[in-house]
Amino acid sequence: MTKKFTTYLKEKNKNLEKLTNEEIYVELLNFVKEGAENKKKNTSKKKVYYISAEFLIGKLLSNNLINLGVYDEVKKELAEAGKNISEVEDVELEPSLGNGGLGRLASCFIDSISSLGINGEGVGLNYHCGLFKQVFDKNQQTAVPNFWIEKESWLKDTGISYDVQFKNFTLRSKLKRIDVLGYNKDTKNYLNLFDLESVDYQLIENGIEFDKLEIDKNLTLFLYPDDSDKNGELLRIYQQYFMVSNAAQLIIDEALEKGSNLLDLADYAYIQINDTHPSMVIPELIRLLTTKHNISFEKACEIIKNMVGYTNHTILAEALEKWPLDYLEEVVPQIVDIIKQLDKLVREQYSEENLQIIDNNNRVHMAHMDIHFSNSVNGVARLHTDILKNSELKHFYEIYPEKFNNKTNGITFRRWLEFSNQELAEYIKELIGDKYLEDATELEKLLAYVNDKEVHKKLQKIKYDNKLILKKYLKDNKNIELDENSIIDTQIKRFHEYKRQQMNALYVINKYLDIKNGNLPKRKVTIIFGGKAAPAYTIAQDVIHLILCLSELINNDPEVNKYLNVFLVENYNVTVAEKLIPASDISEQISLASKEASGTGNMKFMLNGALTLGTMDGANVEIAELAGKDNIYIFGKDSDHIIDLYEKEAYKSKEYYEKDNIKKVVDFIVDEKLVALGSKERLTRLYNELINKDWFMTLIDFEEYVKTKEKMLEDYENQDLWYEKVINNIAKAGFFSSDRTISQYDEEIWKTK
Ligand code: 26V
Repeated sequence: MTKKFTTYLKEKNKNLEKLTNEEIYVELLNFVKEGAENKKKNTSKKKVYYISAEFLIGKLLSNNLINLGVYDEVKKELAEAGKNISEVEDVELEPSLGNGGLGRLASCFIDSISSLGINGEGVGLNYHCGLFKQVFDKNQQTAVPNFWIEKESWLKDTGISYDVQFKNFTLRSKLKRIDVLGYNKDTKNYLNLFDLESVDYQLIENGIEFDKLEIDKNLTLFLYPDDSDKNGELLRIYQQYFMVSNAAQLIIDEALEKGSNLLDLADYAYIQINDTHPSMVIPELIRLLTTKHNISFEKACEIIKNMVGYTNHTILAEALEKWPLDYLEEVVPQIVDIIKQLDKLVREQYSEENLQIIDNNNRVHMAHMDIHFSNSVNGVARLHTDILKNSELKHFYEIYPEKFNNKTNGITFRRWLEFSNQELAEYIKELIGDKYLEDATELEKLLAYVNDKEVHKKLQKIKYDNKLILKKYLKDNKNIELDENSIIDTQIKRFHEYKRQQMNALYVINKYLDIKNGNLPKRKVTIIFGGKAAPAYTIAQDVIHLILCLSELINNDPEVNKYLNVFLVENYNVTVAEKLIPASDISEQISLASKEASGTGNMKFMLNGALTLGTMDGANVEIAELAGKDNIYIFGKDSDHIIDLYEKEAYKSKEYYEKDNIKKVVDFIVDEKLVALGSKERLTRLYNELINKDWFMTLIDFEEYVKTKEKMLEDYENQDLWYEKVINNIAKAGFFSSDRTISQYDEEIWKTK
């Protein structure tokens, strides 16, 4: 970028000093857009289309300024005019196009694709209210629409639009785009977001309820609208088909424009299917090739098979989509025939029921279709891929060993270090230079400082400064009073039983009872939670309720709040994560082994100098291996043990509950002190769930969890020892750069170069 921001303003006869933060934001937005215009669109022959229902992109202003290479300069110019860049950042509303790890990963990936100069674009939907906004009321989660699109935004009209045909009507799309600027690159890519002209906010009634039948008005209103009834499920199918039919038409158009005869489509395009939400792109492309372009069915299947890859992000059986065939018939009959033909092809070759696309109950297993009609199936961490190969998808691995591969997830260091932890980034540059920005393994040079007490002191100071930044943010935005002198222990992720926020809550109860009994900790601990629960997921809502009640009880008890604070940050999102992660000392990654596909928060904490308290699950396994077992706190039963217990149905939570010290902790969930602050129904349901079912085995690891966390708190008292571990972690975090992950996707699957 050649122009300075102040020069840009001068040309428009504007004076920075006189502008409000809101005005500066709009000026910067247009300044960046102008800079983006100067970057050429990447036009190499083959393009990867990363289709995803979610893109949890976070605010874009600072990220774009960093990628344009002008962040420091703009920050300085603003400061000279008496303005503060972080106040300008506050003006931007965070886009609400994602839910959790899946969507955040997609966003890190498009950043890396552009930064590596790969020709690749994201394709998704432009949800006007996106994922709901979480509001706490009476210690419970309520959900309200999250309007995030403002008059001035990063979205650009393209003039591109397609007809998408459903059974009873046709909808016309319009394509919006957001520029994805690579770091230090003169090329750019797009995030393509398909939308509808006819979206109607009037449809929204109470909270996030709306008329699910008015598809032309609701299709791009919400991400993951309630699917607890049939109409909700149908709407999800409408959304998915709309997304992929548009994607397929775009892909074909772009290939034709570059000279493809479509028989060679695989030379022009590769489609990465992010979880099963975009799976219908397979039959849709076959439909278009056969009906509109005169290609035979056999040939179309062969073409598609060579240009599609499927990424699996979960082994939870209930999360693998299986649409009833008659639902598809109601929404998109034109692809049902094709799915039946694909099913027939599979049946001709394989008789085993668990390999079929359409099962005995006439349900379409989207993942099965993906595996048969793609050339790559990948898991997102080594352990996860091994579990797919050896148990969950073993029957597929046996017939297609060559398709299965692992791509351990990664994160973009531009957002998760350069931007969110500026003081640490500066200090790292002082110590080892800035080459790590292009090659993250350069961070290993920090190992030279593992025993350097001066470095320990400086890292300690940076952590403290980040706690102060967090303190201000929480006070200004979330009505939370943080003690910057406490140890900060953080668990931020979607609420789900397998992630075991309830185990952390039981730790809180244990600590509370300890303090009440006069066992006083050496140093205060602040336990922070953040995350949303799916509105229809009752037990997850109950866990949120328990934590909010505990928070009220503990933070208001003068005997306890000197030693312990508990907060659940309302409406956790990327912006909150950017503040919490740099300030945290302890990273909670405590899922039941075998259940967390990878996790990516674990990588962000590691990079920002927090130590992991975790199970041998997902990418924690690789973190442990890289950082070294002395530098991470691992506890709990391993995945083999857990998988075996599930197979034998041998876990009985009651047997653990009966142990004295667990019983008193679990019983406290329904203690009158807590019930007085909340809903007896919710707390009792959770209590019964834990002692009678506990499907995700909270109690099996509880004692070891408490012991390991206590050891961690004790180790924290030896700050030199602690910061030795911190340095080992940061130095080894380079592997988790999404630039590494994306290079592997490109070299081994996409082959765009
Ligand atoms: C979740 C939900 C929850 C709300 C209701 C609707 C709905 C629909 C789909 C899903 C699937 C979420 C899949 C997901 O986010 N998986 C995560 O992917 C991350 C990136 O690979 C990985 O790090 C996490 O371990 C995995 O849980």
